[in-house]
Amino acid sequence: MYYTLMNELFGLYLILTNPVAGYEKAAEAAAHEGVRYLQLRMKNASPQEHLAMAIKLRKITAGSETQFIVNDDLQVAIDSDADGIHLGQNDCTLPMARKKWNCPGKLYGLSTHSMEQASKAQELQPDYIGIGPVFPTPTKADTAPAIGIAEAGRIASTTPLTSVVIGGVDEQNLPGLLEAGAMNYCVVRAVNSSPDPASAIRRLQDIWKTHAF
Ligand code: 3NM
Repeated sequence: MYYTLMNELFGLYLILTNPVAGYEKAAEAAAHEGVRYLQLRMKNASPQEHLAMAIKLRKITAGSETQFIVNDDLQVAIDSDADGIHLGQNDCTLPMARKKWNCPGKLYGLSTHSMEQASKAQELQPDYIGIGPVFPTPTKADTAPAIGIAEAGRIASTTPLTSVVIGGVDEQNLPGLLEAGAMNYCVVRAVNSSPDPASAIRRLQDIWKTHAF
């Protein structure tokens, strides 16, 4: 039996991919600002580079409120003692990952790209789902078609699972997304492109606090 906190509200879920400030500075900013989830996503790195960075971010987030998540690579998540793993629809399945990690308390996230996938995800009891892409995004290669603000909000307000909307989210479109029903949100470029990630995080979270609910 897995225990899942339903519908957690925390605002920002930050993915780190090539942050201009550097991975460590960006991770320190996230932990300092109390970002709930920090994911390492290094699609083009070797497994060795990926693991070395995961171990650094694990140390930076240890003892903070920030849950450290590794994207896709279960072995890197295990070897760095991350707090969890994020899986896509085509990655290793959640039941397989849970069986292999066999460590209570770890967190499992799942990407979904439609209402149907979000509904099906309930059977797997992930700790959260991603809903997207809301907008077309250059950040993820071969991503699913954009679902738009209204559909992202509809899925987020329908699913009983904790959710983050993702894909092209920024300071300009976040208010509209929240008004459409989004709960939490996930960004890559909106923070990774800033030389001052702490300020970018604060601006986004100020918008979330003003417009959510
Ligand atoms: N997953 P940005 S969209 C990593 O739809 C990722 O599941 C997506 O990057 C999904 O904030 C995406 O720069 C990229 O648009 C999001």
